[in-house]
Amino acid sequence: MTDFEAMWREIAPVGRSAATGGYLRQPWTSAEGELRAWFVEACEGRGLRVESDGLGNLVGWWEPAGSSPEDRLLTGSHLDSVLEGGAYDGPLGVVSGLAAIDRMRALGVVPRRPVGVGVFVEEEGSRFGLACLGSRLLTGATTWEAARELRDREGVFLADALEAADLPGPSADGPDLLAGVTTFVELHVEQGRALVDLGHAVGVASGIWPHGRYRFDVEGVADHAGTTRMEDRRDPMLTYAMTVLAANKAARLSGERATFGRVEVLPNGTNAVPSRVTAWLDARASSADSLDALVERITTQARERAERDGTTLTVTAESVSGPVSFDPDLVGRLATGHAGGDWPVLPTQAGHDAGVLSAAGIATAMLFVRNPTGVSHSPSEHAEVPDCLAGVDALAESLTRLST
Ligand code: HGY
Ligand code: MN
Ligand code: MN
Repeated sequence: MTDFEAMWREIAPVGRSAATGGYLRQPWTSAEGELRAWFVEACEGRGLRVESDGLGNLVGWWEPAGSSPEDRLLTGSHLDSVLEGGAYDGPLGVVSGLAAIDRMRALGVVPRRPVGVGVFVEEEGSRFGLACLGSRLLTGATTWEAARELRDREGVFLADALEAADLPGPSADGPDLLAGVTTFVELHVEQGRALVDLGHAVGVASGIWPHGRYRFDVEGVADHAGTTRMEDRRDPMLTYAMTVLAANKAARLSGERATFGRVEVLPNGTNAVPSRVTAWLDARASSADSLDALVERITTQARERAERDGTTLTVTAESVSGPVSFDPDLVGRLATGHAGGDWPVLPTQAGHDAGVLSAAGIATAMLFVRNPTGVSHSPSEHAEVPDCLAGVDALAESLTRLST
């Protein structure tokens, strides 16, 4: 069994629901904390020096004698999952980073640069709503003052979640995990079918579509489901339902993406017209302008419907990520010069910490590993072992190219 497979087996049961096979590895909960502890142990077992920022971000550093701390090379990804997520989104990049170091050492590679494997916390934003929260805090894209006000679905503040997870929070004199990092390469399971259709096990990302998450609060008037005449109602469920249909149509007509995957109804009773419906739109588009146009179109139609229903609508942007074009030189260096031919270069509609580090000015690229069904954010997300091992080899080759 390879190092990769042994590590994969160790983490597979952590946070996995017996009922659905889905993963519940929300940040700063026991399952994700167990994975972080596993990662620290896996680093220490390899003699990597572990740095933590007190938030849950971690890096294990391989620092060969004479390697320059001013020119650090970082790989890694995230360990947290969406609700009922798959096994590969995130952890594949972390485990492959450790396995790539094993592979480089087995081949006798001695990097001239420190090589780190990183873990960024709350990449999915599945608990506090802001995507890539850990890497945004690391790069300063989000301040701690702003982030500490975030609350999860139970109303828990971020600072209290950290305390419950025995994490000290950001410390002024703590290590800057990204100090001296000049290159970042993230390996990730492909969240789509391009590599399947192209017949390649590994690909390289060209960039990330801009995307955002918007909260739609619709206020209506609670009333009796039976005695209230239909024409007398101010039913927020109607405004919500029409907005979902409008979003779907707007995305289809413009070739973009729009999803309402989360909704909360108050009081959520069977025999009452609701007082309020809150729903979250995930919108993604091929450019910043088309994202704005898509969200604008959906919001306008929602407001028109609210007018008709006598409800009031408030739309709040909770998380917005701009377009990302990865460093073309780096993409070219990773994608070309392979005996089996160039690796395909693909765009993605999925957000990643790599997008945040790229926006912070770090030369960044991503490697994708083939996903036979393309399905992600689902228990059926999958990658075959031979493709995962091809990903480890590709990452080891890439890190070697970039550090020797
Ligand atoms: O939602 C995304 O795009 C990513 O999986 N965090
Ligand atoms: Mn994801
Ligand atoms: Mn991911």
